[in-house]
Amino acid sequence: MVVWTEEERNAIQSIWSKINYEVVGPEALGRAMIVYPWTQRYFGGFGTFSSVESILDNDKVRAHGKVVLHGLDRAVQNMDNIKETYAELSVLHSEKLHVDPDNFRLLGDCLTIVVAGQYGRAFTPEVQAAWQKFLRVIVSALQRQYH
Ligand code: HNI
Repeated sequence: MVVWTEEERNAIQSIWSKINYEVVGPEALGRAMIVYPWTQRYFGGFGTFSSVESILDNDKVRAHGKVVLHGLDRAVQNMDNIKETYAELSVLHSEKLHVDPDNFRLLGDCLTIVVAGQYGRAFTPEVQAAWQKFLRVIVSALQRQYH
């Protein structure tokens, strides 16, 4: 089981309490689709992505960014049980959506960039370390049902 210090828990809760789902979710997913264009293939049903604007302004991408971010609520609320919390989502991404598992890490990195930008100077090295650990545990849980 992952062990969290009180400081780490506080850092995660503090970041999460300030998250603006409307901004952070769409921006993180949009950035991932721009920086790693091959991820666009999973969202073929969302429309045509012919430019940066066509990704960032796509209503379905924006809505899905929020869905993903709300998906992370589960980790914040179940910090001591992240592995089991994501078992079902891991199966879904693996067996139904066929998402390459390395993409979780790539999206996590884009999310970190957006969160750091929003959090400003409060994104200290200590907060960053706790946040990275948190994302690593989530990514590993989402990758778990792949075989
Ligand atoms: Ni992901 C659907 C959560 C990363 C591609 N994804 C979901 C749903 C949740 C979710 C929640 C909705 C499930 C349902 O309908 O039951 N996804 C997460 C989380 C992460 C993540 C928490 C990691 C932080 N997903 C990714 C990545 C990709 C991805 C990295 C591809 C690059 N996800 C999808 C696709 C769907 C999806 C595709 C289905 C979308 C749709 O509506 O058709």
